[in-house]
Amino acid sequence: MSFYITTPIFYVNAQPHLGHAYSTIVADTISRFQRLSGEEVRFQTGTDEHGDKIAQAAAEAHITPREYVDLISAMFRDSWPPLSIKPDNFIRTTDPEHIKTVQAILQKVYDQDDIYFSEYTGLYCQGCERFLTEKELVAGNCPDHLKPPEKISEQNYFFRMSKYQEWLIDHIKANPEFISPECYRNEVLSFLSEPLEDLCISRPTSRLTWGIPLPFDEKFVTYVWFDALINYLTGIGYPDGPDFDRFWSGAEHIIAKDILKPHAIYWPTMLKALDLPPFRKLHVHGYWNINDTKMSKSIGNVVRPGEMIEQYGTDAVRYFLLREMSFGLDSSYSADALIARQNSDLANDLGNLVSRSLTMVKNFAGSLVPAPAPSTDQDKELITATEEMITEYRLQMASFNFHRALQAVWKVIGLANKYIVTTAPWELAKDPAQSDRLATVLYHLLESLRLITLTLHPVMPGTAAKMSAALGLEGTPQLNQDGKWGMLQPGTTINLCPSLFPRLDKAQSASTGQEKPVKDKKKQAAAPPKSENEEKGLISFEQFQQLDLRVGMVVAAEKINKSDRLLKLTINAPEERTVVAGIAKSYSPEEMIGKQVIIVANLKPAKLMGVPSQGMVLAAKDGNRLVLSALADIVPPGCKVS
Ligand code: ME8
Repeated sequence: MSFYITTPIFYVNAQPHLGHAYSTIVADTISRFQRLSGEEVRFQTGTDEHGDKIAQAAAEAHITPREYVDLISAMFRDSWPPLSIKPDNFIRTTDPEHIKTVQAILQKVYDQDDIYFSEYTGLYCQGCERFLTEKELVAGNCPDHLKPPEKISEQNYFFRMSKYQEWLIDHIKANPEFISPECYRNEVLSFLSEPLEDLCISRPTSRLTWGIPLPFDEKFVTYVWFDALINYLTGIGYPDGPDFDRFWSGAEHIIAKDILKPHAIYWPTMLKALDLPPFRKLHVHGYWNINDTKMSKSIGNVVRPGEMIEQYGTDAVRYFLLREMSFGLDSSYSADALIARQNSDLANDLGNLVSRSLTMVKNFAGSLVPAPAPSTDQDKELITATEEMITEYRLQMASFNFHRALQAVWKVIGLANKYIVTTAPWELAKDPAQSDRLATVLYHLLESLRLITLTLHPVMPGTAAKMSAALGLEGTPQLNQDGKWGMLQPGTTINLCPSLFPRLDKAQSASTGQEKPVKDKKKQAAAPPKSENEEKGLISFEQFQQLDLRVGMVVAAEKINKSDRLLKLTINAPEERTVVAGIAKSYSPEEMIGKQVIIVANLKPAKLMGVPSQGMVLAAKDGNRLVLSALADIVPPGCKVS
């Protein structure tokens, strides 16, 4: 089956922001997912370069429209590769091929009498570049641009859209998946329950020259939607390019709800007039908001993709956007929410699973995938969960429910992390009689990691590539072939993977929220001679309060050269610090990663074997054995222990 996925072509009256990046990341993810599923895919994005708004923006920038569109279109094109977005085609409505096809289509529709000349008076919104109906206004304003539309009266050309209203209603009713999610399908059907007006498709050149001239009347240019929507055809070579036949039947469009009406009503009726089958599906997503207001160039509350990549990295941005938004609903963007996801889902859950598993295979299996013995019930639980993950992932990705697909993957990441704790490979490694069991456990871990990696290719291509390289996987992955348990070959060489995601400091308030003990020097100087309590070794409450005890999460651990007693721990509490702990005889580095510990956070820094240490880890001493202090439940790193 062929698959043709498109984003809207974006207006070049401002630079790309997170909203544009989201639609384009979704299209890229779906195109990678379909390729992973063995489909033939074409992915198109581009820029919409004609119309009032663009002509105005060029005038404000004191350059010609042509210079202006070249500049901004290039900014859109250049924004995508750093986000690992790889379109097959970037279309511009100023491309000569596009202009030629738009004119040929206009002529055809005019010749068959589906375009006529008439006078029209209506409420025109500059922002939407279309006439609005009274019903669409909210308190007299355009709901998207929060401004009253202008009353305009002029002679223009009209497309007989109303002629195709009944056909469109029947088509939407007969094809439940034509517009999704369902709420948008219902919105369109409700709109269509009222008589549809014909569509104004021209502007007089006295008012606008920056557009495609009507082939049958040079005093007019094409109104932007009749020009813009046709990009979906011209981009695949309509009418007689070889790709057109191949891909049009698989056309699926991604848009946000702001341009639902042009895509769900104008576009299918235009296609019908052209005697072409409608596109296959329209996928409609909600808005990225900032403090409950739509992120938009006109409001100016935008986040730039380039800045996000610089701060968080490509894959963390892609993951956050896909995991945080339920496709179809609005979502709020905040740096805190992104940092929280990066720290918990990416650095802690995924990062720890990868680094623990690979380190154990290096230390306990000579960096080779071990051959497993028959699976136990505990192993089978992991196998079943991983197989279920693949089924759920396929279903949810195909339905654009990216957050659900990722939830399914993270469920298995959590299970695999637990599997490490319950099987305790570092204990098995101490007992030669357990070597088969150790091999089996490591194999199950690596195999679930391989299947997790497979699911991550469409979402985080860079991370998936690093994980594949670490697991010694070669060639182009395929869901059908590779999505089964047991494909990892024993004997394959495993490599360590560089740390996938750094931990980030959340808002300053989180790390400075702890009250620091106040040292009152005067009081100390005036301290009375030792009291009876002090003589007995008792301390006062104030003295106890001077101890800053905190919960920390071990995020990295390694042995210190030439010491059989010391481990160098990196602890998130919640800012990162290094603590050197004398626990190497009781705990291996692998087993420490992901552990919650209690630390003394306000010890003077010291150096042990040349390694600076900022704090101490609490542990009980049972003869030669050290047992780490623990809490009865998981709490966020940085919690004060009192
Ligand atoms: O409408 N949240 O172009 P446009 C989510 N040229 N997505 C957002 C968003 C937000 N806050 N802001 C923008 C046009 N988008 C026409 C389209 S298509 C034939 C012509 C994304 O530059 C989303 O995809 O105003 C939305 O539909 C699109 O940008 C609007 O882009």
